Amino acid sequence: MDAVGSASLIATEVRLDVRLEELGDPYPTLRSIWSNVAPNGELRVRYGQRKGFRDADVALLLHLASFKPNPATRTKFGREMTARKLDRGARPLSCTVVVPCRNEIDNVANLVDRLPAIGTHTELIFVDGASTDGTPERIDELIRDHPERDIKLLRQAGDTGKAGATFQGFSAAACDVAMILDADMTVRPEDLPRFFDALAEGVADFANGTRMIFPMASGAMPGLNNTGNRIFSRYMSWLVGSRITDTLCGTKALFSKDFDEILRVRPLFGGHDPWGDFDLIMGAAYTGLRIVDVPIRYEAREAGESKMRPFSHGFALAETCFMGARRLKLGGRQRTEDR
Ligand SMILES: Nc1nc2c(ncn2[C@@H]2O[C@H](COP(=O)(O)OP(=O)(O)OP(=O)(O)O)[C@@H](O)[C@H]2O)c(=O)[nH]1
Ligand SMILES: [Mg+2]
Repeated sequence: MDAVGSASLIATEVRLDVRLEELGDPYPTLRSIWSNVAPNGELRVRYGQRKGFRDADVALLLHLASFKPNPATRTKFGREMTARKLDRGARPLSCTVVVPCRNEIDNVANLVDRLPAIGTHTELIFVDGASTDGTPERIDELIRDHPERDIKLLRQAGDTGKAGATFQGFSAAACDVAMILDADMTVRPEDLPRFFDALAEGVADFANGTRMIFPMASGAMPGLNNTGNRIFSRYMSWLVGSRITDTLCGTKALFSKDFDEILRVRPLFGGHDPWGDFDLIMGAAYTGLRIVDVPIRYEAREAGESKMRPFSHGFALAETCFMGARRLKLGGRQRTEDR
């Protein structure tokens, strides 16, 4: 067995010689180590420090890096997991990034600078929610300054809140894959390709960002939001029947072709979710999409103010959960009738 040190080494059995937790975000390492493993070869990883990764987290990371994980084993030093290398056949798809924004003047230029090219073509759609700080004017300047980029600005129509902007942006998306990026960039634009890859490589039909697996930047998520989010995540996992560790991460990705159906079933969940996260997750589950978590590092907001109101938004989300239980847990008869 070879311990990886040199990028050119290719072996049938590769052992990663550092504990996964020491990497902070092991995603890039696991993705690149894939090239060091021979076809059908095996990767062995170690983890399991105090407050470290769970077996399910490691299995998820290996899965996203195109490995088929085996059950974990206990060793003298912690936990170990082996995984078989799978083919990684990415389809050539294009990508729309939808940015709901309200009063984010100090963030939009930075966002345009940092957003990487994703897939065969990247469309960037800002959906402005009646900003009063000059955000749309700033976006117009950016469009003029970057004629080589496909950047569009929509004004939010009717439906207020981030949910309305997200659904409007998804309705206008011209590319194969559509995803959300919050203008506060608490999810790093540089991490969006991992959502795209999960879809393009056939790992997921719906990629759900999770901030709860890797260590978080200090101050990124207040305690109340953190606790509420953990409760909602447990509940939502039960509701949709697959493991979801975060329901309120700003970034979620889906195939544009699936969006119309999610839009069609949205009223079944009450339409009370001001952020759109629950409508998207429950709509995806209802339409039978495979929902897979995509772990990212969560950053603190650098400019502008949060629009989140934990209490009032928490109540609206609880209401949506109640509607979700009726629709997703009442059994097949109800679902057939709804269709
Ligand atoms: N178009 C539009 N965008 C909105 C609206 N409300 C919030 N947004 C945007 O939605 C994104 C998320 O809002 P945030 O204020 O960061 O709220 P959050 O991410 O849920 O909460 P934090 O954890 O505090 O960051 C940001 O890009 C906001 O500008 C709205 O009514 N209309
Ligand atoms: Mg935010």
